[in-house]
Amino acid sequence: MPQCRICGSAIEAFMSFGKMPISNGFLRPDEFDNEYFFELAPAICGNCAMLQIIEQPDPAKMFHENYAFFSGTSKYMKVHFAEFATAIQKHHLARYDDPFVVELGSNDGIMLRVFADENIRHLGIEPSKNVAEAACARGVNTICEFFSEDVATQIVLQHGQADALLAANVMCHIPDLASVAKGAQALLKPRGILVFEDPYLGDVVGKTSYDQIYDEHVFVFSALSVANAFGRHGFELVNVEPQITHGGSMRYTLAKKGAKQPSNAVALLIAKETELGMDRAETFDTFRQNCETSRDQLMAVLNDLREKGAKVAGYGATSKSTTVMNYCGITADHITFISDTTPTKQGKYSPGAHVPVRPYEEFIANYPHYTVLFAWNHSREIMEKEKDYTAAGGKWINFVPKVNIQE
Ligand code: DWN
Repeated sequence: MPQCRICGSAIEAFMSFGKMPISNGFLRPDEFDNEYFFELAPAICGNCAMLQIIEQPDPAKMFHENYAFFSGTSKYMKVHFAEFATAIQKHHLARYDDPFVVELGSNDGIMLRVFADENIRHLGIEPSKNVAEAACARGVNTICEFFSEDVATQIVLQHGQADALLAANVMCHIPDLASVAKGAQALLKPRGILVFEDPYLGDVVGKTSYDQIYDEHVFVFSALSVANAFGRHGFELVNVEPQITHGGSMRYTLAKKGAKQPSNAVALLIAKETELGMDRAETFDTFRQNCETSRDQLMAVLNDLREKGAKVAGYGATSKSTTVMNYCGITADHITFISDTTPTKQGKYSPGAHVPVRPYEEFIANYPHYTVLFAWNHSREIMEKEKDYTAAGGKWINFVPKVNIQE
């Protein structure tokens, strides 16, 4: 029987999304035959409430010198990260002389550049070489490493302890959270804070946004599971702040036990999660049924449009779309291409389903009748940008929170 990655209790998958490829493993036709697959099966731990996937591919298969995702591709995310950095600076760092801030998984430096611009001591730790180089090129101090206790010790030796350790959409990717927590204990000053944000389990369950579950996301956090996982390593959850990013995220602030007074928001959220059953098997049985309904409804729409000969495209070759396409059985017969602005994805094919990924300019030049909004988490920005498509009669197919055709 598999064991919980946090507390070692026996866990069992509550569903399987089937065989899945690497979510960001965009590929060329000559690579189709050797594509890697694993079983994507999530479980909820009845003891510590952590939602996790049972099998996760080797990190080297997911994060490498050709990692396809650059944080800076969304205009709104740039603003969000600037606000995140400013909040940390104003509410925490401003009270210290010569503060030092470290970020885990700093990607292309989208957040740390704010500190760099203010001449605040900073260091990014980013395991994917191509994005780490992009950060260095824009003047953001970055080392290309996976964070661990050893790396934390080296940083302390070179730079001293940190006042804040930040992570955005990173912590839920790290299977060995114990190592991160121990590293954070070593790295942070006695009153230092660990602040991270990730897609929130309450939103995933509430909106049936099952596409947040894929190889890279080994965990989907709740306040309950974060308090338990970090509580085992001398941390206390002292604040929670909901975020609208990535379809509903939560920002968690942790401090060394006893160093700071937890806010009321923590107790309120934990009570709400307990009431909603975020730690109970029945909740996830209902979630499984909702996923199946969503899949069947989306396929009914796409099969119908295929029969009618409508031209259908996808918008945003997201990691999330890999789960949707492979779980639902979407093929190049349903969707002729996926439009994406990321140069490294363009000209390649989507993982598993092998739908061509084409430059955004092709979407503009030849509007499809219907477009599946895979990047639904950027809907506000995209709807603003694509007013002409809608005005020209183009229709959006949504699947979160419900499958529908936006007229
Ligand atoms: O945690 C993770 C999140 C933060 O980012 C990672 N594991 C990987 C990645 O997940 P994702 O690929 O699902 O993220 P996004 O931000 O939903 O990806 C958006 C994709 O859509 C990008 O490939 C860029 C593209 N895009 C586009 O073509 N036009 C995005 C926007 C906003 C657009 O207007």
